[in-house]
Order: sequence, then C-alpha cells, then structure tokens
Amino acid sequence: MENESRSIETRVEGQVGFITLNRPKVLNAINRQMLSSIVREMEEFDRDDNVKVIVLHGNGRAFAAGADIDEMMNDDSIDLELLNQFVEWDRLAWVKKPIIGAVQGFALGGGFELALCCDILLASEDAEFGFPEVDLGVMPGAGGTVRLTKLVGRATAMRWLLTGERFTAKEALDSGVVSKLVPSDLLLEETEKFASIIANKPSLSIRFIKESVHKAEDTSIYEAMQFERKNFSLLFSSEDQKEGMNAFKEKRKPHFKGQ
Ligand code: CO8
Repeated sequence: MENESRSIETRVEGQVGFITLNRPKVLNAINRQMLSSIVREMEEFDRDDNVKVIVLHGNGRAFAAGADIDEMMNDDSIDLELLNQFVEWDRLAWVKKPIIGAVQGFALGGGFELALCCDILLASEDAEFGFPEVDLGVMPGAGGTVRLTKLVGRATAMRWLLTGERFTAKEALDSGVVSKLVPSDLLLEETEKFASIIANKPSLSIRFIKESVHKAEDTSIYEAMQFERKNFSLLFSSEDQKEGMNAFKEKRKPHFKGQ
C-alpha cells in the first residue's frame, strides 16, 4: 500500500508494518502533512491484527533532518498556537504496539524528536543525532528537551541542546539513546530480524511491557509498581499465559495466539 501523498510509504512484511519517510531530496524534512500521514498510518497499523510491530525509517541519507524549515519559517506565534500541531505528535504516544525506529544518517531536530517517540532505536554506524534548533533561533518543540533529558540526564542533555552540536551513533549508544548499532548496509535487514523476534512473542505481554516501561518513566516508583502488578495479574487471564507455561512443562515450543 502506498500513501497517496508519497511523503511516506508503508508496507507489511510478515508481521511487521514499515513506515518509510520519503522526502529524500530534503533529507526527509517533516512537514505537517507528512506528520499527519505518519500518525494516521501508525494508528492504522495499531488496529491491524496482522501487524505486531511497527518500524519507522527514512529513505535516502537521513532518517529525518528536522521539521521542514521552509514550511515554518514565516509562521508567527499565533499561527502556531492556533495550528495546535502537537496534538498529532501526542497521538503517537497512544500507539499500543511497539515502534522500532531504524536511524540512518541524520536524525536532527524534529527528526530526532520523532525518533524519540519510538520505543526502541536501532542505528546505523554512520547515524548522526542532534538538536540544531538553537542555531535557528528556536528550540525543540515536540518533546526534545523532555525526552532527551529523561533518557540521558541533565548534564548531557544540556550540552547537546545548548550547543546544538551533532553527536555520533556511538555516543548515542553509550548514552542510552539507541539500543543497538548496526553496519549501515544491514540496518533494515537487522531491524526486520529484531522486529520479527518481538512480533513472535505473545502480543499481550509485549503490549503490557511497553505500557509498564512508559509508566515507569513517567511516574513514581510506587505508582509504577502498582501498575506493573496489575498488568502482571491481567496476563493470567490470557490464553498465551496458559500456553507459555504449559509448553514449558511439556518441554515444547509455545504456540502463541496473541490472546
Ligand atoms: N527543512 C527543510 N529543508 C531541509 C532541511 C529541513 N530541516 N534539512 C535539509 N533540507 C534540505 C536542504 O535545504 C537541501 O535542499 P536544496 O537541495 O533544495 O538546497 C537538501 O535538504 C539537502 O540538504 P543540504 O544540501 O543542506 O545537505 P548537507 O549534506 O550539506 O547538510 C544537514 C545536511 C547538515 C542535515 C543540513 O541539511 C542541515 O543542517 N539541515 C537542517 C537541520 C536542522 O536545522 N534541523 C532542525 C530544523 S527545526 C526543527 O526541527 C524544529 C522542530 C520543532 C518541532 C516539530 C514541529 C513540526
């Protein structure tokens, strides 16, 4: 299935839904129509029983080099306030299936913020990250200061945000921004393998683990523990819990149904 605008493309392989950012001539700069398409397709995949995991990646030499500067450069504050565009970004947080970001080349500004909306990031060894907004006289607006600080702590976040300097894939790995580095020519292949491993796990466990990790990031230890326990108990109403534990006792491979 190809998105009508072609600023993104989508496809399903096995149980993995791929969303490809597709404005390579402008390094996948994210305009508003593109963001709407991304959100719409994420939600579509979230509803699709055949899709278990979503992969987001870019076509060409960037994941995305930021929000589209051409589109926003003449905006004024009131335009932006009335546009209320960040409501769409917020909807990404409601996607229940795991989202894997596969980052090659540049992930800058709004492109980096989009990557940080993913649950887990794999990156090619040549990936470069950064928040260059400060050099444009602005700052991140789609969660960059918040998510980066939560991930890497104040010292590193301040350095990268205040200087606007780009940092390498290795630094992103070392600081906990990305989970795994992959040689550039293998990024999609390795991401697909990684996604398939998760896609074959019991989907309810995956869903509740994702929810619980996000809860843990966003609330007190006490509340997050209560939430985790409820989710743990809930899984004992699933067929996959019976299947998983019976299969262990019977020394066979489990056949999970996602129920
Ligand atoms: N917006 C629009 N066009 C872009 C963008 C962008 N963010 N990034 C690159 N392009 C275009 C270039 O203008 C160029 O177009 P043309 O060929 O017509 O001149 C083309 O892509 C290729 O880029 P370069 O020739 O510059 O390629 P280089 O390899 O020389 O440089 C860089 C690559 C370093 C990535 C460079 O393109 C660059 O610095 N880009 C801008 C990076 C940036 O500042 N990003 C932050 C943007 S602001 C932002 O993201 C705010 C987010 C707020 C929240 C989201 C709200 C929606």
